[in-house]
Amino acid sequence: MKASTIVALATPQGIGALAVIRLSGPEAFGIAAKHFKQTVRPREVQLGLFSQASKPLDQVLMTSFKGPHSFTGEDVIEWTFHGSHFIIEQALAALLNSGATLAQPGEFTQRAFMHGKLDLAQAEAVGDLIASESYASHELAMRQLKGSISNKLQDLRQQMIDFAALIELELDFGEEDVEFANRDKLAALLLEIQHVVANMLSTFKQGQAIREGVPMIIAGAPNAGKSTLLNRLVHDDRAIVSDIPGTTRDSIEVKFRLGQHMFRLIDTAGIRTSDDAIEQMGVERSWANIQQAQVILFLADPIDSSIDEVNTMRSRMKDLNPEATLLTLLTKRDRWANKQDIKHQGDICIGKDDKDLKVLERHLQDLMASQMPDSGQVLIANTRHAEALKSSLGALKRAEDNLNQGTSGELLAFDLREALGHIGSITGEVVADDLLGSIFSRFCIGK
Ligand SMILES: Nc1nc2c(ncn2[C@@H]2O[C@H](COP(=O)(O)OP(=O)(O)O)[C@@H](O)[C@H]2O)c(=O)[nH]1
Ligand SMILES: [Mg+2]
Repeated sequence: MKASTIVALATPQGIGALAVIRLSGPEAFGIAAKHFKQTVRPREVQLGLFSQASKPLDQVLMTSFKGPHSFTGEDVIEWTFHGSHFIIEQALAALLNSGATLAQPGEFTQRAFMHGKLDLAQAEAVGDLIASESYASHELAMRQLKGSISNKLQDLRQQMIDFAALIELELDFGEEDVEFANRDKLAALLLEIQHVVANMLSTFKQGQAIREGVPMIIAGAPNAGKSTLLNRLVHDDRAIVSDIPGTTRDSIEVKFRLGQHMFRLIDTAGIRTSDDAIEQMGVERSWANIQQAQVILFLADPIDSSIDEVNTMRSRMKDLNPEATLLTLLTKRDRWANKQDIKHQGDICIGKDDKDLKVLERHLQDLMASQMPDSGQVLIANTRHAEALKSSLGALKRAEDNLNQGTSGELLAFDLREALGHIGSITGEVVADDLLGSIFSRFCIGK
C-alpha cells in the first residue's frame, strides 16, 4: 500500500507572527504544485503566493526537501504562513482537499523512524526535546538524540547476536557434540554486558529527576517555616502561611526552575502526632514523600525545638531515605541571630533576609552541579528503557547461570535471544506495532 501524504500545523495553535504547515509523503511535491505557482525546487527556500482555488491566500516561504534527505525520509514541504487562525484553517482545508490527510500525533517522527532516519530512542528524544524545561533536561534529550544510548548498546548487541548465531548453529548439528561458541568468551561477554546494563540502569533515578524535575521535599515540625520557604523559593504565594500549627495538612507540589535544573518542590504537613485524623493522614504523606525525595530540606526552628528533637527527627529521615541529600536548615534566624552556638546545628541558616535565600539557592545549584553526570555518561530517563534494561538483565543472568551449570545450548540460545529482544526494543530493532502506537500517540500532532 502506498503511504499517504500527511499534513499538519507544526507550530502551536493560536495567533502568532508565523505558522508552519508541514506536508510529507510521496505526493508532497504534486500537492504543493497545485497551490504554489513557482516550480518546486528542492533544498531551496522560495518566496511566493499560496493559492487556494486560484485565489491567493497568503504570501509564504516554502522550503522543500526531496526524500530521503528530509526529517521523515520522504518528500517534505514546509510553508511558513502568517499566523492567523483563518489562514491556517483555509490552508489546511485546501491541502486536505488536494489529497493530503491529516497527520496523527507524532506521525512525522514515526515516519522518520520507519525510514531509518532515527532509531526509537532518538525518536523519543525528539519528544523529550520538545518537552524540555531546563538546561539539564534539554542536555539529556540532546544526548539521547545524538544516539548516546543506541551507540552504547549497539556494539554489545552485535557481539551477542554473533554468539547466539554460533550456538544456534551448534543446535543444527543435533546429536554431534560440537562447540562453535567459545564458552569462556561468552561468559566474559555476558559479565561485561550485565555490567554495562546495570550501570545504565543505575542512572535511571538521576535521569528521571532531570527529565521530570528533581523531587525536593520541605519537611519538619509544624510552624518551622516550611510553607514560607516554599513560597519564597518559587516566588509565588502557593502555600498558606500562618502561625497556627498544622495549617498545611496536605502535600503541595510546585515546579520551579533554579539554575540548570527543574525542581519538583513539595511542601508537607508538619510532623507531629495529632488527634486530628486528617492532619495525621497528612503527616503520613509527609513520611511517604521523604522516602521518594532526592533532596530533603529539613527545617527546624531552633527556638521551638530542642537539639534532641532535631537530631531524632533528622536520623529518622536519614534512616528512611539514606540515598537522599539531607540538608538541615535552621529557620527564623532573626529570632536567634545573636546566639552563635545554635548555628553549628545546621547546614544553612535562614531568616527573613533575602541574602539567606540566595545562599540556599547557591547551595542547591552547587549540589545539583556536583551530581550532574559528565557528558560522556549515558543517562536513562525513560521508564520504558529502564524496564527493557531490567528485563534484559534478568535474561542475561539466567544465561550466565545456565552457562555455569553447563545447561543445554537450547536454553542458552533462548535466554540470549530474550535478552537481545529486550535490548533491541530500546532502539527499535525489535519492536511490536502496539508499542509504536503507544509511543507516538503521546506526541502532538505536527511533530
Ligand atoms: N520571625 C520569623 N517568622 C517566620 C519566619 N518564617 C516563617 N515565620 C512565621 O512562622 C509561622 C509559621 O510559618 P509557616 O511557613 O506557615 O510554617 P510551616 O507550618 O512550617 O509551614 C508564620 O507565622 C510565619 O510568618 C522567619 O524567618 N522569621
Ligand atoms: Mg505549612
